[in-house]
Amino acid sequence: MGIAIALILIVIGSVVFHFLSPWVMTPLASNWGSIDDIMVITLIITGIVFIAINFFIAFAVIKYRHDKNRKAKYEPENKKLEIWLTIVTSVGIIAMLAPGLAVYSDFVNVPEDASVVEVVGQQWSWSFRFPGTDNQLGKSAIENISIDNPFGVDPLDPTGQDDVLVVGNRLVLPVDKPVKILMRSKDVLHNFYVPQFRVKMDMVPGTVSYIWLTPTVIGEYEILCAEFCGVGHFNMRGYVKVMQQKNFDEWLLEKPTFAASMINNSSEKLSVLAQSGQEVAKTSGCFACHNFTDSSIGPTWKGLFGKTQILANGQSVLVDEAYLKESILNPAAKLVTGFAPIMPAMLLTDLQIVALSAYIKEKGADDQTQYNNNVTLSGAALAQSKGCTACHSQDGSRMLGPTWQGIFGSQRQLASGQNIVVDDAYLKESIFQPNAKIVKGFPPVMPPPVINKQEALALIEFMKTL
Ligand code: HEC
Ligand code: HEC
Ligand SMILES: [Cu+2]
Repeated sequence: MGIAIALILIVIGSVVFHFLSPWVMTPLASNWGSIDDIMVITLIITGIVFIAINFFIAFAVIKYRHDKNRKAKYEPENKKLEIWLTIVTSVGIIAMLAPGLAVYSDFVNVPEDASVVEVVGQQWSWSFRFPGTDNQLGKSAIENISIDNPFGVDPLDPTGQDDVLVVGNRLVLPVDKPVKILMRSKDVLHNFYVPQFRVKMDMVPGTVSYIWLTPTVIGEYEILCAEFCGVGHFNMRGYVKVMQQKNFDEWLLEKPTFAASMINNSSEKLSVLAQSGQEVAKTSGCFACHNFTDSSIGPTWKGLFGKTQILANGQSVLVDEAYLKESILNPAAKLVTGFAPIMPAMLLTDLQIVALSAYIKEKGADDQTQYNNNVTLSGAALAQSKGCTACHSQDGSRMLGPTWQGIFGSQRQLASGQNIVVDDAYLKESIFQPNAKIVKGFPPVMPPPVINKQEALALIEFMKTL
């Protein structure tokens, strides 16, 4: 009897809790109401079964309770009951699965007029890439990722030059326009989840996953990472703002394109084209024989562009784009005087040759000051790309770790009771051995970052500016 009452109370409690629970779903803000519908269908079916089975058990417990005068009877088979149960179960399962399959088919079939945006996840931040005026995202690859190129966009891909880059966890989408969201991860599994949109998807390193949706309500919603991805996981948050198309266009216009960001970020102040040229020179082995000093096997590239070169046959030529192209494709055609004809002919595309010429021209004309690294700029980018901003603010607010505002030269009280002044040595130690000295009032949770010494120096220079 006690068990029967307990079961009935559990059923009543569950139903009452369902209707009075403070944990309701966030209001829907996308076209995916059908996902809510299938959840409700599943809940109703499983709910009815849950209630029916528990009541049946309670009924059986009472009705067939122990009775000395009654004996159990062995009944090996009851065809009618089996058929009846099979039909009811099948109907219940079909009723749960069939609507799900219909919704899944919508889910994987992206409407043709959907625009595209890429979401890139990394420990522990989000960034976003729009395809720009050509509506095509440039190719990207993990090898291309660097401080200056956090998305790893292929610098030689013309479709990538106008891609619009958005770093800093804030995405904007136009209302009532379908959008296909492509997803990449730079390090570990993440999951792009906006509760109000209902759809979510894993981001897997090495592959591109996607979802599509139409935001239907103007507003700001939180982006959460829904896949445990390390100590900073709880803080891997962002915001998506849904706006009118007009406001979205204005917002997008302010964001830098890939080409512009490469020029701004470039530590050597080379154009994107010249930087790609540098890559080509590196991968094609040109640096084995050429450089920008006077001690190279081949003619120096310093001041080469625009100068008059004397050839082995006594003629002189002006070094322009056409001459460079010929010298690269067909080195034996015009030999520079004083040099052996040892340069191998290279199979390069026109774009690669244009990039190489741009590199020889720009870097060869450079004076020394242009090589100075813009360390502060790369420090800011590093703080973002290495995940420091998940735990350290730059505006004085307290996150999991101490703020970096005014950090350099300030007094620190350590957990050991010691007092120290923040200088270069302390910062370097705090970065590479986070647990050597713990700041008082903070937990010892900082992970040893995967950065090299130069990157640490850039970060420290950046902290000094805050
Ligand atoms: C094995 C050494 C070697 C390699 C590798 C090599 N070069 Fe050369 N390069 C030379 C030599 C030697 C000359 C001068 C003789 C000549 O004109 O062919 C030369 C000449 C040139 C010239 C004409 C320079 C001038 O002063 O007029 C250009 C431009 C050039 N190389 C570009 C390249 C590029 C681009 C690459 C890589 C794709 C490359 N070279 C790879 C040895 C090399
Ligand atoms: C998971 C959170 C977390 C991440 C990510 C993180 N830190 Fe920290 N950091 C902390 C905490 C907590 C402290 C304070 C405890 C301590 O001293 O170890 C701290 C302390 C520091 C300090 C000493 C600060 C002071 O006020 O004295 C420096 C410098 C620092 N972190 C740099 C970095 C850099 C650079 C990165 C990125 C490469 C980074 N941190 C990433 C949590 C983090
Ligand atoms: Cu994550």
